[in-house]
Amino acid sequence: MSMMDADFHAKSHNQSSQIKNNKVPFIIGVAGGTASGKTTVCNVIMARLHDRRVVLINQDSFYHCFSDEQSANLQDYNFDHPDSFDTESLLSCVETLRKGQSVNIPDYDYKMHKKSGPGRLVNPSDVIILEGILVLHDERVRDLMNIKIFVDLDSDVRLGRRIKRDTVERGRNIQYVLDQYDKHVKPSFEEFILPSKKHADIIIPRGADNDVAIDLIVQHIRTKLGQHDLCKIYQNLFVIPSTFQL
Ligand code: UZR
Ligand code: MG
Repeated sequence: MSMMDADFHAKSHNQSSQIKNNKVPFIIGVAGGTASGKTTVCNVIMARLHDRRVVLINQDSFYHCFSDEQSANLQDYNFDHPDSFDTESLLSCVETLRKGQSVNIPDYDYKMHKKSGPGRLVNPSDVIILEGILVLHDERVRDLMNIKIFVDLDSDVRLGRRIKRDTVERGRNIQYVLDQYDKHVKPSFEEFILPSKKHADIIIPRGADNDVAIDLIVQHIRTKLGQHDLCKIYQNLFVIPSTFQL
């Protein structure tokens, strides 16, 4: 191998390992009111993409946590306010993944209002889906996203689903659910969540029932991923041996 060949070979090797290490993930934000079907939409998108390089991160994992004593007195706490999330920690987790490092994402227990268990180790991935009521609220989080989606569903239908979920899955009584809805969930939806819809690139009417919209989004992500990969390849692989330079 000539010196020039060796130099080119070494450069190509460095460049290709750079591709491996420099994978900037494609980030999709999915917001919407409570019980609008965000989680279901994300699960369907994940299933259709059917790719282990896609991970789902839930904003709920970044709720501020409470001691057992505090969580007994949370009747008046507003879980739908942007300040109830540790957004700094969410940003730092996503930044870590963008740098190509694994990160531990906490599990959240809605009954105890705190993190539970050891969490989940998330490896750097090609696609990160970030889901939660307020993921489109903070500009710094929005700026990380390649696609911003808002899942829209009639408020009455959402309330019905919320009552069902909170009483059946979270062991709450119906009066408590309705009071919380009146006091915090609805006002915060109107003040913070609904206005964040204007930042969305795509709005999905009728939530998770909208197969056509979900299909189009999956196709769009596939196309974007192709272009995304192509851009990375050009950025990283366009090495011109000096003898060919004009
Ligand atoms: P989704 N939430 C709880 O009910 N308990 C908690 O400990 C933390 C959050 C609720 C929160 C919000 N509101 O409306 C909802 N309250 O979870 C968001 N009150 O979750 O988007 O899946 O509905
Ligand atoms: Mg959900």
